Amino acid sequence: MKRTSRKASTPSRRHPSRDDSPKGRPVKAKAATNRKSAALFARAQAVIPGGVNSPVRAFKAVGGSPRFIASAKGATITDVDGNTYIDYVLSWGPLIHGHAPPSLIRTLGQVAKLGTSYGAPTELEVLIAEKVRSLMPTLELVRFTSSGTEATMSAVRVARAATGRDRVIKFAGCYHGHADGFLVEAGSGALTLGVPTSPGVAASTAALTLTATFNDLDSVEALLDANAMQVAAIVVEPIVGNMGTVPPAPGFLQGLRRLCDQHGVLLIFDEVMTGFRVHRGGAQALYGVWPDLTCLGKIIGGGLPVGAYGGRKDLMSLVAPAGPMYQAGTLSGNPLAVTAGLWSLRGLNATLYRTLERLSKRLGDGLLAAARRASVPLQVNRVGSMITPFFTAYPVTDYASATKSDTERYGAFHRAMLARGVYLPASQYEAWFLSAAHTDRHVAATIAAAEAAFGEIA
Ligand code: KE4
Repeated sequence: MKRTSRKASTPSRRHPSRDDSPKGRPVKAKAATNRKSAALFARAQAVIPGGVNSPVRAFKAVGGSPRFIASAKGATITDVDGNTYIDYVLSWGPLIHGHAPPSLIRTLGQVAKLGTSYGAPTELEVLIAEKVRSLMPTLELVRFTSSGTEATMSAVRVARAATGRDRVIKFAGCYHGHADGFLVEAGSGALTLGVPTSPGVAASTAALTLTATFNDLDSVEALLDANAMQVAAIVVEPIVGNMGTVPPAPGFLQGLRRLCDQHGVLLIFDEVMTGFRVHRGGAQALYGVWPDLTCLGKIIGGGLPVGAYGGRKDLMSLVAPAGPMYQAGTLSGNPLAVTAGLWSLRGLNATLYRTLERLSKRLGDGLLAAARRASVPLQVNRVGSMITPFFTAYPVTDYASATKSDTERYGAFHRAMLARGVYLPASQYEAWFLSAAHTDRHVAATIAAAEAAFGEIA
């Protein structure tokens, strides 16, 4: 499959104005109709639990009725009622090149003509595995799955198989997909065994997951000391996206690496969201901290279902059929999904990351300035094109400070922005994303909409 190298969207020549406050009239909320979305939502709830195939899509955390999407192009999506929005969800991260890039669509059409799935190995899988390894050399061997959840659950299985230990340390506020062992929170005491956060998770399974505090190495060391020789791995989002964007404090990731080496514990980076988002080599390249195993997803599927896990050859050689640890998947490495992923990875270049950095910084600065003008307490955390405005007056550095945010106010903001043509994650505890298709014009329009929305919710 040959594809000319993509040019990221050429940033507009207009130098971003120093002050992004909108000139002239505030942006009025459109009296958009959501009649068809509402009707579809009612029908959907009659046949799908909660009317959606993933909970966050139901808008429960922000109020209002979810928009059913009809199409998308570049930086925008259009719902079934014909309302078009600037999109900062981007399918929760995969679409770093924007929606439906023409070259990708053409390529998918060509590949689909040859067949959609074989249940047998293909050259495409070799190409994407070699590409992943060239971008992330710590993945000496890599196995593809169909979701991030499969990737993280399998990486933990590798760690347990390699160490013969059963316990795993995760962090409060980090999300690693919905495998039983991750739907767990700390027990009564910080050093006690995990308890389920969801019905259906066996207490015995939850007990094997210990919960530490992100950006708090002492909490990790205490768990390692209290569970000496029983912890197989520490699993972490190196930059948390799932409590909203929370960067690692200086030295935190390096500290995790040191503690793992001291205690014979494997370090697993869950880079499902950060992989290729914050740097062409992921968060591990950005911070220069090298995990034993890495989990990937989202961008490596280019919008189609792909997950992956990989790492040190001695560990991944345990995975069947090379070794005894079992893991499998009917559609793992699916040719269409891998085509989209390979296309996505091949389009990653320095210009793209420079443009994403510039536009994301402009957006963050503009949101902060607009909130200040409206006297709305706001913190903006950002790493590259992962960004989260928290409705709180205090810095957000971990789960405790993140959950001090005013989620009601975030909900009101979400609704006000939707009414002004901006589509945001339906939860305070998510990251916003930008893509190669976002331009200064989209960012300026978003800041103008935010100026009006802050005025409305102040
Ligand atoms: P999936 O199984 O949803 O492909 O990936 C699970 C996963 C694993 N690790 C991290 C760091 C993740 O962010 C995710 C999934 N992210 C969520 C949103 N933050 C996906 C959206 C959804 O659940 O609908």
